[in-house]
Amino acid sequence: MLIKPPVAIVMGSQSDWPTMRLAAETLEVLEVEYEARIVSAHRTPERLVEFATNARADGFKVIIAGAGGAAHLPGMIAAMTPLPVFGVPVKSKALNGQDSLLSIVQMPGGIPVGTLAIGEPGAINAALIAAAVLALSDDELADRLDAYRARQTASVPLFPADTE
Ligand code: RP5
Repeated sequence: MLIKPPVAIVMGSQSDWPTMRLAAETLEVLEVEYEARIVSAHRTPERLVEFATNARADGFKVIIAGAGGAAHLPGMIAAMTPLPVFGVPVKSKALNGQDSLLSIVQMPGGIPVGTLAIGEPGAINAALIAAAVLALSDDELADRLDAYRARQTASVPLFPADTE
């Protein structure tokens, strides 16, 4: 059996990809391998069960799951795997992602989903927290995470500039 990369990025729809690709791009910067796929809790429930029940045996270590609206995907995945699941509430058209956020964050005690911010910041931070989990047993990745933060710190100017 082909061993999967450490991170799975799953999303409920193609329409989530413009947000979730920020997670993918952040993992690429950190040189963390991932697999991205569309798994809908509502439209492809059998694909969801197949993915979530096999995720650990397939070799994934961490799952990033993004969804919008009635966003059941991260919670349903978490119900079917012991792997850490980080949920990204995708910004919905109707309610600006507040529906997504509340759907994902309000898990009952016992089945956790680590919930990030709505939209692109959440996607970026999901990648960073996934990398931080992997870095617990990967010193070279821990060094790359330190370097990422150092670059970010160095990029912040001391004085504000007029931009107009
Ligand atoms: C959810 O419904 C997806 O995660 C997406 O955010 C939302 C809308 O999906 P589309 O109608 O754009 O495919 O399942």
